[in-house]
Amino acid sequence: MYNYQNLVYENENGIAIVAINRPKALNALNAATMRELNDLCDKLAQDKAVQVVILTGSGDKAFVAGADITEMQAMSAIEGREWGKLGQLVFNKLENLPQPVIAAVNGFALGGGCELAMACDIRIASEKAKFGQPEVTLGITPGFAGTQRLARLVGKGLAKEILYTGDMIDAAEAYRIGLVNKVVAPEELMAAAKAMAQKIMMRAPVAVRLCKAAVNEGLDTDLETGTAYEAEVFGLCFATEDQKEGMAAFVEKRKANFKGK
Ligand code: DAK
Repeated sequence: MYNYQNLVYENENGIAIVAINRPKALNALNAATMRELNDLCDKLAQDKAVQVVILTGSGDKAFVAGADITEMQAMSAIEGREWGKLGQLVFNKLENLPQPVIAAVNGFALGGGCELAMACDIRIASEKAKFGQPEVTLGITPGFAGTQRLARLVGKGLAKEILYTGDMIDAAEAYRIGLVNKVVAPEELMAAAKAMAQKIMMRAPVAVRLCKAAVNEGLDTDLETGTAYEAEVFGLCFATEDQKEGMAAFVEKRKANFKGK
């Protein structure tokens, strides 16, 4: 159990449920929240009791409505650069956590909020969710890798349209363009995220983590280097008890009982 001012944390049978908790400011990310997220990522990376992470926003209106504009308003260029570096560090840690991370997007995911959702492995959206990168309406560019992750997720043309216009898109459109994996009714959001987490937890844990590492490593490099990395992690699986159990269970026509070893 971890205690924070701006995050609500609970571990529900191996699923860490983390809510950004500043509902009065639509969960906008201020520096204090970012530092707490940084600390939490360091702890989760070492936490053997957590198999999957679900990230969401408190309240029924917002996932995260962006970086905190009131805090950014008076920043100098140097402070802006430090803020950008902190956010990028935290989002990179989140993206590279050993555990799979599911964003349960319950409402507005704008600016830094959309970027936060994109740093997660999988996004499940409520029908009420809205996405966008409105930075250009504020005279800035995205600073937490929105220009990079959005283009990788939805392609160059659509990313540029979203970035240049600052328009919001609804959950159905986000699904259509591949920004979210699934859209569900608001009241079903957490159940859908937990169901996906539970399904992932039934699979061989080491293999799941190696899949994550292979996708993340591979997408940042060329196909040849990526497939070489895949061959390495594939080979590593044969050093696990779970590979023996998984294949024995198939041959014996029974359900596999994985131990994460
Ligand atoms: N920051 C601070 N407060 C926010 C906020 C935000 N991003 N979003 C909402 N709030 C606050 C509102 O000020 C209001 O506070 P009170 O007036 O009640 O004190 C409260 O949350 C409720 O919001 P509204 O009254 O506005 O609620 P509505 O339903 O009318 O509108 C809205 C909801 C989401 C459409 C609206 O709040 C809105 O447009 N919010 C701002 C969305 C936005 O522009 N987000 C992007 C922020 S920019 C970088 C680093 C980082 C970034 C960029 C560069 N570098 C270092 C290079 C990141 C930038 C961003 O994320």
